[in-house]
Amino acid sequence: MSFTRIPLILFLASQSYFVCAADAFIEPTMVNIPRGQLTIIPEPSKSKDGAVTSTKAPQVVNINLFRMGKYEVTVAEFSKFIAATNYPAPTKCQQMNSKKWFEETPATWGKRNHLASDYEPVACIGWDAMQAYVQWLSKETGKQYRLPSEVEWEYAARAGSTTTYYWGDDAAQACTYANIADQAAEAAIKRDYDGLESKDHVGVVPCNDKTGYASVVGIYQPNQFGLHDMIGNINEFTQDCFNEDYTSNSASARKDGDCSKRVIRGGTWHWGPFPATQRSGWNVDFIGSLEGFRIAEDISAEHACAQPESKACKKLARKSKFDQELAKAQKAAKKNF
Ligand SMILES: [Ca+2]
Ligand SMILES: [Ca+2]
Repeated sequence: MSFTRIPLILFLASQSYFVCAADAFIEPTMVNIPRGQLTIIPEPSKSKDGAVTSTKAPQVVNINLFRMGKYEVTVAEFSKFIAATNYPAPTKCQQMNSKKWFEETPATWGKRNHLASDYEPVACIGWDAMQAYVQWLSKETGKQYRLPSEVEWEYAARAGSTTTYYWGDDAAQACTYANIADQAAEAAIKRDYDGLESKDHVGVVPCNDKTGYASVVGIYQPNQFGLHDMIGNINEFTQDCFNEDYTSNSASARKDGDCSKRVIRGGTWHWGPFPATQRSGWNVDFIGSLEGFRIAEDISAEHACAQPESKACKKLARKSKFDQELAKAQKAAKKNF
C-alpha cells in the first residue's frame, strides 16, 4: 500500500463533504445598504368623518450600515430549509382558486396555484416559518440573518428617493420596475377565471409588465440601491409588531403594539404599485399566496467590502451557483418580453 494514497483519500473525502455542506443551503445574494437617515412623516390624526384634526412633526431616524436581500426569498432557497429541518410548513393557503377570488385550499410552500418556477418568491408559509428560516440560515452560515425592521425596509425601498415610488411619481411607469396588477394580470385572470376581470377587484395600471401572476425574482429594473421587486411581485413581511401609528425612534423593529400582526410592505402583483409609505398589519398566522419576505443581515464595516479590491471582497462579488441558476430562470421568464 502506498502512503501517498492516504492524503488523496482524505482530500477526496473533504471535497465531498464540502459539496454536501455547500448544497445544504443557498447563501442569499445580499446588497450593502449604506448608512443614512429616513424621514418618517406620521399619519395625521383624523376625526370620524376623515377631517385632519392634528398633524405630527416628521421624525428622522438614523440607519446604520446593513445588508438587504437583493431579491425576495425564493422557493429554491426555502426548499433547502424544508429538506434540512422537516419544518412543519402549512398545507393550506389562501390563494386564487375560483371565481370566488381567493379561498383557502390545499397548497404548500412549493406547490401553489400559478407557481411556475422555483425562482419565484416563496409564499403560503406564514410569519413563523420566516422566523424559523432566518434562524436556521444564520446557524448554517454563521451570519446574522433576520427580517428587516419596517424602518429599514422603507429606507432600503426608497433608496434615497423622496418621490411616491422609487422611480418617480407616475404609477403608469411601474411596469419597468415592478410586477403589479397591470394589463397582463387582467388578461391572465380573465383567461384563467372564466372571464373574471381583475380590474373589478384591484384596479389595473395602464401598462404591461408581461407577467400575469407572481414572477421570477429580479426580472424588473432595481431601485437605486440595486434591490429588485421592493414594490410588487410579493408582499413582504417585516419584523415589527403592528401599530396604526407609524412612528419610530430607531431603526430597530418595534416590539410594542399588536404583535399578533406584523407590518407588511411593498404590495404584490395583485395590486397597483404601493407608494413607499403604504403599510398594513397582517396576522402572523395568515397563510396566503401573496405574502412572502426578504431578509436583512447585520454586518460590520469590516465585512462591508470597504476595500473592493481585497480577495475577500472579490470572492463576495463572484456570481454564486444560485445567481447563475437564477439568471437562466430570468432569461426563460423574459423570453416573451
Ligand atoms: Ca403583472
Ligand atoms: Ca416585493
